[in-house]
Amino acid sequence: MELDVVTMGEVLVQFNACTNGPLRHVVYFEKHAAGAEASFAIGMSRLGFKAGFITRVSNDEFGKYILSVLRSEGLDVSRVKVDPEAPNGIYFIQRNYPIPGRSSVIYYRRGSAASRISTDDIDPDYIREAKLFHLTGITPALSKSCRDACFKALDIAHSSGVKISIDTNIRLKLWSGEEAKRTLIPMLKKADIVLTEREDAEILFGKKEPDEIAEEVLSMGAEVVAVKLGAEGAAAYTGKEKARRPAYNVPIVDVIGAGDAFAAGFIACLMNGKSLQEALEVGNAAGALVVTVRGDYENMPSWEDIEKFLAAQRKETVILR
Ligand code: KDG
Repeated sequence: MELDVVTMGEVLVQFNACTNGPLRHVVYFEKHAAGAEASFAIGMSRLGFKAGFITRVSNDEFGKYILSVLRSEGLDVSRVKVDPEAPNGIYFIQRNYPIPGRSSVIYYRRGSAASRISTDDIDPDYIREAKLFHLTGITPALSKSCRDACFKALDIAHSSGVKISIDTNIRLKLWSGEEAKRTLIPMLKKADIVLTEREDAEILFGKKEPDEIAEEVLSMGAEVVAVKLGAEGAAAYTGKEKARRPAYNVPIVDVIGAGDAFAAGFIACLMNGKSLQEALEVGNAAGALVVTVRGDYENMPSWEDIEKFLAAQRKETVILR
């Protein structure tokens, strides 16, 4: 099968609180499928790329739900295993508590089906036939067998000339900063495209300034680095070029998933041979669209959505002037 992109990770069932405040007082939750790598894969699929997904899901209603979402978004699920021995990971989103303006996540995922992904799940040909293998710092944090599977997949991609993109996505609820650093630095040395953010870069390199972060990552061998700067937008670098774009101002409903949308928009542009400026513009647009709805992947844009969004932004700028 001809795949453009392959990625691997956990797809969780997300229970997103319908009201703000401590979870003990929340009565209603919305159910969504979520997970950084799945959101990225769906984002790429909506932008016209054929994406394959490697994971394990539970053999129950939650596993069936996740499979149906991945299928309906056009992903290749031939490497999704149904694991009868483990439950699916789930998590809750608590909104505007304890810090107003921020969401927090509460995971129930230890021992989940996806945490049992192992080197047996990595079919070398599946990865060799893709143009890009994408990973985030979440999958290697799930378990030792996941970490081994990540290294196996990266080694196959690296030795067969498949481009590698890594989004550092450090989740300190899953592992310590020290463990993250020990694992991710060797992974980043194999990457062609690296996406990161200030907090992660501080853990990994002790650096917070985008230019310094980029210098560090480029010296490890990457061709392109993007530094996500939240409300300040994003910056991107190659050895020769540097670009920076501000974020778009949109009504925020749910910030979780913005980084994965950025990754899809940014990488889709690079794969289509677009400039760093354009890649940042599209990445920021995708991130902005995703935060306007509840759930991580639902508002992942198509090219048409991006064009409409950017056209509206240009008009607004003209009106404001
Ligand atoms: O990037 C968004 C993810 O953090 C969210 O969907 C949940 O994948 C997830 C995780 O492991 O935190």
